[in-house]
Amino acid sequence: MNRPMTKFAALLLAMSPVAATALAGGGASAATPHHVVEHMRLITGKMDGKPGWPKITNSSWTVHKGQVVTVQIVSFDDGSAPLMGKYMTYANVKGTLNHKELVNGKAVASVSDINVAHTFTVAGLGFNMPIPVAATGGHVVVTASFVANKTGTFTWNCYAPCGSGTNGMAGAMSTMGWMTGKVTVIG
Ligand SMILES: [Cu+2]
Repeated sequence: MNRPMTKFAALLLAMSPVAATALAGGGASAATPHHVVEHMRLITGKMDGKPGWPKITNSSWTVHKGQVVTVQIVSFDDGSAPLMGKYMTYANVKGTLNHKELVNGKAVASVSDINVAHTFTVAGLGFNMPIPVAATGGHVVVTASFVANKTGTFTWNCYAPCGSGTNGMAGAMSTMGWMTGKVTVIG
């Protein structure tokens, strides 16, 4: 009778330290949901009425330290913005629970550079989701989960040159609420 439960607990431990904490009755207070989903939409400049200015909404949100946060971005952008130079590392998924993200339900560890449209990168939390180009006239759904292990306000950026200016890093890229925003982690 005990054996299956023990196995189950061991499996939880192996899978997720957070789940193990919850099982042991520790972690966040009862009022704090253990798991939250942040839904974001990524639209093109054409769609938001400001050509050349792609935008992510909601661009800023708040979560709790220790919470499992699933970030889901639905992107309608069918144009690529291949990463350049020191930013090429952002083709790789980083800081997610299983070191992967789901692209239309398929688990991947990276997106081929030529196929990158944007990134959702919270450098201060070591978290990076590359966003591949959407099918023309369609969309792509990118999902990844992480646990913030420190409190603070962290700026996220897109590191694909999707903005304006000579290197694509101006305009939307450097304007809060477009291709940059804030992730706040409270205790
Ligand atoms: Cu971008």
